[in-house]
Amino acid sequence: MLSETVWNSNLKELKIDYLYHLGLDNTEDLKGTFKDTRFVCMFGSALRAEMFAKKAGKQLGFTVEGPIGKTERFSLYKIGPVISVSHGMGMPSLLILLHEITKLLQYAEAIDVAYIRIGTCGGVGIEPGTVVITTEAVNEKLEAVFEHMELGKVRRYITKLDNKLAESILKSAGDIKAVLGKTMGTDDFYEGQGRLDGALQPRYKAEEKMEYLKKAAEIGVLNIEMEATAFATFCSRADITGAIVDAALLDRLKVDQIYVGKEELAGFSEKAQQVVLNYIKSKING
Ligand code: R2B
Ligand code: URA
Repeated sequence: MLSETVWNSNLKELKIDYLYHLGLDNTEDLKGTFKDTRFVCMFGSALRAEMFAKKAGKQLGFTVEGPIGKTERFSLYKIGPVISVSHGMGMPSLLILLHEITKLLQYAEAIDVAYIRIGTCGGVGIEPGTVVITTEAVNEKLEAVFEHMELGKVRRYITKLDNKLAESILKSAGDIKAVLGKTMGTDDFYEGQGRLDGALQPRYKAEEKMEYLKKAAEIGVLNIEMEATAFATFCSRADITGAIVDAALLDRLKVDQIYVGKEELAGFSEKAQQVVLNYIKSKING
């Protein structure tokens, strides 16, 4: 998985490495369970990770193992060469999952694994239901940078993603409406995404919000969510092939509230999942 240059040398000092949030550790037979992993599909919600696991089991013809480990924080399933796992909302939660799942796969001696986040987002100038596959992750300042606080200092990392993988996933979309575009990752759903419907009186006006969203659209941002920059940076630092495939729930140039019904929402999310399943099928069978 990871080359010696990026694998954390401090871990050698540990007798046992407890992957606390997964409820697993490296004394278990991780190799037996996870060595053949080729795809890690990640979802914000535990329910979606479970639904995807079942769907992948049916469509790919493998049995679903899991949930494996504990389920207080994340829910993890294994379906043949695929892991389906939840990561919670936002970058802090996602980063915990990324560190622990990567250590797990390194201990398991998995070889060539792609990470794919399958999520939901607010579209920018696109129709609800459209699937956006990310070409570049940008932060709230519209820079292709992830700013991370370490030892009280802000570190800036590049947010490179594998565009070859994004293009291959796009080719697997079939009849599902899918597009390539930039994704803005934010640290908040409400004011961090320029919404006017949070609990508190925002310190910006409706015109300023529109100006901001239009500026984002002008540089090619097609969607906004809460994980893209941290995800892209982690994959880039680890030299792991990564992709983000998000279903748009609304068009932020028109509305702030998500008023789609439960069924329609599930349908949107399923489209993103199906695009990725088509891609995985083509890789497994090809
Ligand atoms: C999309 O949806 C969640 C917020 O509703 C968040 O995890 C994201 O990125
Ligand atoms: N997820 C987000 O982060 N923003 C949206 O507008 C919709 C889903």
